[in-house]
Amino acid sequence: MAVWCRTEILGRKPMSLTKARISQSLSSYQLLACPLAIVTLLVSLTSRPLLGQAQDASRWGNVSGWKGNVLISGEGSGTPVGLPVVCSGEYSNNQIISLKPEVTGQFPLWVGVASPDNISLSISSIVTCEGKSCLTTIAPLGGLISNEFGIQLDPTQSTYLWTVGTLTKTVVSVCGALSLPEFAWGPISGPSGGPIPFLGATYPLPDKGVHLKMTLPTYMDSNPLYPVPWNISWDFSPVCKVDTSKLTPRRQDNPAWDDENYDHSGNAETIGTKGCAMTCLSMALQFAGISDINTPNGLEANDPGSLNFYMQHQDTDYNGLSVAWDKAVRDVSGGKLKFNTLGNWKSTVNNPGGAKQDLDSALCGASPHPVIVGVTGTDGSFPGHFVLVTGRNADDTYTIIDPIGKGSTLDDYGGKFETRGTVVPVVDPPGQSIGALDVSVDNNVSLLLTDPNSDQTGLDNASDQILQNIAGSAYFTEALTNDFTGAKPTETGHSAEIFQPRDGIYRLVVTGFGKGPYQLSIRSFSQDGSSQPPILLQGTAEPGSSFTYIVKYSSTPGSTTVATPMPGDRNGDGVVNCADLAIVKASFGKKTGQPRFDPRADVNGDGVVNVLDLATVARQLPAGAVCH
Ligand SMILES: [Ca+2]
Ligand SMILES: [Ca+2]
Repeated sequence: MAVWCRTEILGRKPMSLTKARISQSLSSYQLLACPLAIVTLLVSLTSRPLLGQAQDASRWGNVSGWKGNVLISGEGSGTPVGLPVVCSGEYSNNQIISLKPEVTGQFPLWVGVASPDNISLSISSIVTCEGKSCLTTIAPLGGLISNEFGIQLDPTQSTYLWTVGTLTKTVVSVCGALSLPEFAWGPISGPSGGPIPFLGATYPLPDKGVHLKMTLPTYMDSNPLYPVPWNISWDFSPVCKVDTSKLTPRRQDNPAWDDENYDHSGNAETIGTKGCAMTCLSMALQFAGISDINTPNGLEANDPGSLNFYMQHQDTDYNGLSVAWDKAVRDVSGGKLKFNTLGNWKSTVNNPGGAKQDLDSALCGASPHPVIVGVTGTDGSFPGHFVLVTGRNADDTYTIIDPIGKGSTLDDYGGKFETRGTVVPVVDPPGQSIGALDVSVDNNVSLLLTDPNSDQTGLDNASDQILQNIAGSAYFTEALTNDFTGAKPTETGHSAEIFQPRDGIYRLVVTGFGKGPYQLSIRSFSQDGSSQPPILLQGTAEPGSSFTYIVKYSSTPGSTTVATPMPGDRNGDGVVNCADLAIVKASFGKKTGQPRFDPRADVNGDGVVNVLDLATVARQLPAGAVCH
């Protein structure tokens, strides 16, 4: 193992002084029956007790517009009636959502009116009602009846109140000259008897998602004349968006920086070909308040050019071709900001609800932040490309800023994405540890961490499953498509980020999936956020190879995290014993590609299992161990 040496960047294209800134109804109200069906509304409801579930009040701080549907239906002695009502529009919190009813269906005979006063109904065409023509045309129909369905959010109480609010008096006529009072949809009489002018109830805000969905218990109209059951349900969802005035849309293909060398390996990659994730990070940093970056050339305005230049000069901010999210954020912000993985990595492939909930939580909360997500690259790699999500629309689509300008919503990428996170202040939550343990490998190997409680985060090769059981941990796999040519990814990085890690001994096992060198990068941050000395180690992998490191982490400020290679551990269980020696013996003398060659037996990765490998394991056996 050798300490990885800093690679000097040999120059940088001068930044131009003027970098281009990429700014980047009753409409068809067919009352087909009579007598009329507009009634004093409402399902009489009593407030339900709050459910005993965890509530996330902070998630409801940034909701504004709402869109959704209300369905009110009844079953009478005649034809069932359904009143699907579509509601939409931009509204602010604590305002009423106005219904613009679009009603279709038939009102059965049993539906009546509360009192024959004030309101009449008009119908555009003569219809048959119980065998006789009973309605006559009175135009216009559109907007004859309006109503308001109110939802008032109280994020501090994690509740919402629904009401049917101010009713519009509308004059219509039915069957000649029937008049109705002010009304709303629904049953004629409430449980207490008589028309109920306003009804409502308080419900807990859902602890997942942002849809306000509710199906109320069937209500039986208490009016003996109309003993019919009524049902009401609704489904509303809001608009949420970040403050875009704090965000300058950036393109990785901006000529001001698109051909600058991207990673620090000295190869031909540029910001234009691989800089999507880094460009998203530049925007997320800007949103979090990083307007300038302290590059080796001095202070420069934050943009993909300056951020890339900065990250090239940090040993650990790029993980090969991947962005080392938390490390880069903490470094470039001087420890003021961190990368928030929103709990852990989620993908719409296996957890669409959870992935969208993470977006909703970040976008609809009291302090909305843009979210970096991975999407499908042009070659089909997933995630081969990264975009920044800036808003949620009431139709469940998500607005994005795309560094290559291909898409404007996640639907432009098939709605398929996986989460990375947001850039937020480290003092969140205040008073708690802001420590972190961030481990990355740049290529050819995946990693699996086992914490002092034996919880695991990483790629479990036995099951091929991603584990994120360590509290506060996330695991990311990144392989970037060439955004210029569409060429497939050339490297696959893996990283584990643990927020508020436990003190103690961690076992780190890296498992080979490719043949070649890898670099292991470990950054640790103490409970006060101070950075401990970086650890950079190199190794050689081949498919199926295994290497164990013992990592000792302490959150005490001033501590130094230590990573100790344990080459004798061939089976990754964190101890060296006869089982490890047996693995080497079983492949002794075999070379790569030969039958019975076990990559785990090749300790030094030179392609042959020989006495050098055997001696390495034997030396680490416990004193006095006798293996047969
Ligand atoms: Ca072992
Ligand atoms: Ca060997």
